[in-house]
Amino acid sequence: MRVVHSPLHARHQGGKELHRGELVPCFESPARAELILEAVRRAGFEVSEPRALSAQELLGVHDAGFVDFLRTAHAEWRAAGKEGFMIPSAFPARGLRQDRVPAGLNGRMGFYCFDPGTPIVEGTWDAALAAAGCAVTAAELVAEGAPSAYALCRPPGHHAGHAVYGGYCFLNNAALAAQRLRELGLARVAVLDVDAHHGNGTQEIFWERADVLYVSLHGTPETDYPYFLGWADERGAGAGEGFTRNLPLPRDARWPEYAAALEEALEAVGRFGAGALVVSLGVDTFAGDPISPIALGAEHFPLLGARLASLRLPTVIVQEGGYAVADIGGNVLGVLNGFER
Ligand code: SP5
Ligand code: ZN
Repeated sequence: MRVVHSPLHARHQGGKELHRGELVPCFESPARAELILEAVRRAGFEVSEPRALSAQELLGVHDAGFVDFLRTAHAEWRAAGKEGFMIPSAFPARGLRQDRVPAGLNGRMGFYCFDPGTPIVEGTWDAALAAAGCAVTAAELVAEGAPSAYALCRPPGHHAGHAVYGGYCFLNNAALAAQRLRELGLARVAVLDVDAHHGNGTQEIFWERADVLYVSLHGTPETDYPYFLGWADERGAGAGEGFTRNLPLPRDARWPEYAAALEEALEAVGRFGAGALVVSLGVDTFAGDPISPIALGAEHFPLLGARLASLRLPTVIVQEGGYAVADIGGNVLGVLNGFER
């Protein structure tokens, strides 16, 4: 399968995040993409760059004010004489107004963000837009007849909602791929999210839509990030009722429990009658992952790939999380090889 990747990812290097009471270097690092790239190249996959995407093309998924904020935030920060990475200091939680966008930069940053672990740096916009371009380009390849394509996106995307960023994600790459497949004539598109964390952004974006099914396997929100979404009773609303499906797993679930939930997820996708599949692929389900709530072994990734392929759908695989950097290339390659076998 073709791999779509942009070297612009390296412009996003987040600085620091809070972990166990300390500021530590961001887990979501440029080395992640470099090591995946090295692994897929060594395995002989053809790698190409994405086409350029305009900010306008994001508006099927994202809010215009939000996109504008991401595009200009760091320049505004620098114009105010500040340097380094930007982290918000207050959020509009319950009891506070959600209907006014503050004029000042700090207020606006908190308004559009839901966690303090997703710093914005000078190159964040360029990298995020290039990652979105990778996902959209991969979707276009598949719409043109390629059986599958892998978007080696960085930064990741599934925590980014219509008008909110967080969880190391700025633009929702997988949602943009699904939306592009819809625009190119596929009537029903399924998104299967196998990242260890719930894809709150993707769920929110398609919550009221019956044309895009969202199915997610993840560590339970009872104990795991993003904590405030991803329970089994969330099933979509309005026209989208029944088109969201969450399969939360207990902390440190291993392959047998994971595989059983995966079969349920595949069945849901099969019943939906999708014309194409978008996989949000996080390999943070690996037991050695430093922030992971799921404990799969390296030997399980090829099995996951083979089960995804069993749907026999045109498939866009979009890279999400995975923070066991030394193992990330092998684990992603395991999924891709298992898929192609
Ligand atoms: C795309 C993606 O995988 N984003 C994940 C973002 C998670 N960020 C916060 C993680 C907080 C984990 N807290 C430490 C738990 C240690 N067991
Ligand atoms: Zn994750």
